[in-house]
Amino acid sequence: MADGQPQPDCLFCKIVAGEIPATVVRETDLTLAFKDINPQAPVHDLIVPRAHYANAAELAFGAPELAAAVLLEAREVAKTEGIADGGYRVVFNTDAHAGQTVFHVHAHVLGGDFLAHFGT
Ligand code: DGP
Repeated sequence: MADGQPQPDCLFCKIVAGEIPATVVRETDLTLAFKDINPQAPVHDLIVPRAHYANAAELAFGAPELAAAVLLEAREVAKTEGIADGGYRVVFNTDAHAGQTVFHVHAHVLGGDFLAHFGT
């Protein structure tokens, strides 16, 4: 069962560790928020827990308080990006059929325009 330990081949564990660069938007003791490398909206950030959980289901089951911290951080990221008032989207792609490609849970925070025409 997942226990939050860093995984040696995980891209987002490496970003959390500072081994791969990212444009950081906000950080807390528990989470890191950074710009998505392939933005699908005018604002497109990712929020990851520093601890490694593969997807939203594993996070919610293994560390529910950390899942809440990620959700709370979505509001703070939206405020930092200036999109909290207009509205924004929070997405957790969960496993392969949803299009998850990086198996370290991450919340996509998208906004800055009307989003009906964006795909993520
Ligand atoms: P998902 O499909 O939900 O697993 O989203 C993974 C996202 O991660 C995707 O939108 C692109 C982003 N991404 C992939 N590699 C990197 C990277 O090296 N740096 C950053 N900042 N984002 C990345």
